[in-house]
Amino acid sequence: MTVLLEDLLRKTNILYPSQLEQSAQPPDIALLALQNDLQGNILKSHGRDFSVQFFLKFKSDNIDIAKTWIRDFAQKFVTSAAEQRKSRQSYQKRIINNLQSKSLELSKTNIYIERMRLEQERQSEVDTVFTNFFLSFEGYKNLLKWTSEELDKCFIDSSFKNGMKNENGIISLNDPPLSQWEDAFAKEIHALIILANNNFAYLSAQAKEIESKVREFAEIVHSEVGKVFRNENGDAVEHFGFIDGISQPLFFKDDIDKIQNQDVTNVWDSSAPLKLVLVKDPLSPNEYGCGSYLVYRRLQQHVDSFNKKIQDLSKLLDVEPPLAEAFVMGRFKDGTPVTLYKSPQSQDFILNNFDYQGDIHGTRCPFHAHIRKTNPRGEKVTNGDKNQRDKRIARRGISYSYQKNKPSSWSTEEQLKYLQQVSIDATKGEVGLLFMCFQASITDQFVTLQKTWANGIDFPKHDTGIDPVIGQEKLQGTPIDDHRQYWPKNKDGWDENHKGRYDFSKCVQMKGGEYFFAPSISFLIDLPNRTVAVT
Ligand code: N7H
Repeated sequence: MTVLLEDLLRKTNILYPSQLEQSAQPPDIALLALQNDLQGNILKSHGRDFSVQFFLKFKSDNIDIAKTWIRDFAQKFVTSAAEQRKSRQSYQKRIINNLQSKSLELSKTNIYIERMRLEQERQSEVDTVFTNFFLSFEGYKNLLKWTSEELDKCFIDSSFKNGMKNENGIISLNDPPLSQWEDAFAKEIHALIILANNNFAYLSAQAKEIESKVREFAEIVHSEVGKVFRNENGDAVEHFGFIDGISQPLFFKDDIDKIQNQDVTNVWDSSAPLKLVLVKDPLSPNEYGCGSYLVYRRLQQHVDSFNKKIQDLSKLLDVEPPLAEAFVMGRFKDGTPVTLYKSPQSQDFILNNFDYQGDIHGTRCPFHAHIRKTNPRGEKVTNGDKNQRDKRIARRGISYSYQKNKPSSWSTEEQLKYLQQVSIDATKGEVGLLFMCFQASITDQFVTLQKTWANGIDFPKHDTGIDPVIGQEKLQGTPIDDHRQYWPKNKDGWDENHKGRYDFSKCVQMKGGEYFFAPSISFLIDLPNRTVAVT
């Protein structure tokens, strides 16, 4: 029986059970076809600790070489969702086998300890480099030599088609003007290659090889590297010191089952249908060829300024700094949601199993807190947006850290060397987040989150103020009171009648980026055959 792609996209990936579950269910053929052709990192983070990003501009007289190289690269290197899943499953199986061979119980703690031991080993292991290849709208135009009008019919997303440098786009997101972006991002960008691995030396060698080949048909406009900083428990920690990556839309049944606890009420449903992030790749020759839109933004974090504002805020509100931090983020640094703090279930809650129904006045978690702004979890909002769940994004960002006065021609190898030894609390250079997220529509998802929700002073309630982490106010003309947030003001923190106003903003600065599409692997392989526009 033929399964329609539309039906498939409505589902979570329920027919591809994990080997951990030892289920006898056969894999669904259509779903396998989709996952073999879909690039990895979209449905689930690649999970590697180091990454290299190459931003390319194709040389107009070497387009045929580019197409052939991309075909070969896609065949040999680009990691499919199916490959990613298989390697993750064999990794999980290895953990279980190791524990069983030592006659150890498969308890959560033992699994965690074994995972950490394997992570140490993996640092010296050379597994294949995880690889992605993405195209901007300008990239499609230059590669296919089609006109905007011809391509316009293929892609629906207007933000993607306009690109991040579009003046109206910049104004509508309150982004800094192009003149304040990192020079490289202000240039034309056609493609993005991401390489990721746990072994930085191997990654560095592979990156060097790919770089030299790419230069035959493209200018490398820019390269930057990322690193997952981890705390002693192995959690990913970002530069302000918070555990990140806790709340994500989940597409695989085994991931959903893992977090759903039979003993408690499941308040927040993290599951998501594939259509939240996938769309049919309009140019794929494969019936099940799918892709996803990617937002890439380099966001500098001003850690000193963040810490100074936390000190000021905690004095103003007469609360300890950790509580002030939680009012900003919506979570304490260890991930505890501030809305559950001091509540009866606080002794035993699941980090992401909550909503704001018990906090409708914002007295525990302020309405402006970063995670409440960017995922209101179904609460009533003033602008009547009913489809909040459809706006969710799959976040795939990674931290970065640059030394002070970095040389203008800082090679990828040198960047990786620096990253390898630098620690999370390095405050000497520029640090931040290489923010990335996948979605089915940039306009409906990322742009709504950034423009309407984070920057919206009346979201989710009237007079909320902007998101203190990522909110961007209009460059000119907004009176300060419009974007300043209300903060719970009481010794214990929680009293809706005592509120202070304070401007918590500008600790994150957008340095540039671009919108991309993650094409199906079949499209990349078919590229040399594409010479004329489809009608
Ligand atoms: Fe945010 N941070 O590390 O401080 N983010 N974020 N983000 N963010 C979240 O719940 C951070 C940014 C979302 O489902 C956590 O996983 C920083 C942008 C969404 O409850 C932390 C930057 C956008 C969520 C951070 C940054 C978002 C979320 C808590 C920029 C979208 C999930 C950990 C430098 C436009 C909300 C967690 C939910 C969570 C941080 C950027 C969106 C700690 C530093 C640009 C949807």
